[in-house]
Amino acid sequence: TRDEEASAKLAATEANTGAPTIFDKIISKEIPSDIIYEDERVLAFRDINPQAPVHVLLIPKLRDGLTELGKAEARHEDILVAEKEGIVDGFRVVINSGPTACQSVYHLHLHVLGGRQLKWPPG
Ligand code: DGP
Repeated sequence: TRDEEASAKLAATEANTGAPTIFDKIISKEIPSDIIYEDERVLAFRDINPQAPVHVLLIPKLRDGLTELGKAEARHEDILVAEKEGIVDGFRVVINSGPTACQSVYHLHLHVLGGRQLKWPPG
């Protein structure tokens, strides 16, 4: 509904303060998490609020001024698509992998979705 869209948008907008996030503390281990992979550049840990039996967050260790994909540099293909399509304000990038994720074409591809208020979680 319109109300659900408005409250999803409000919550997401309020989270976007530009301040350091809880993920910095997860990287420094100040806040414990269920880490499943770690190297110098990335950390993978289980989401505290899983939306599927396996829900892992994979993050770069250096936040480096890059807070969201929409603010990445234009050399990335998905950003070029988002800019071209006028959805830089908000979009979602998804990779479906395998039958359980409803992959239908077996040639690796990213989906770039936008142009409406998206809801979370996807089905
Ligand atoms: P998003 O809503 O797309 O920005 O995803 C952020 C995710 O981060 C959300 O699914 C919940 C997860 N999360 C938030 N705080 C913590 C935390 O302290 N620990 C862990 N493991 N996950 C967290």
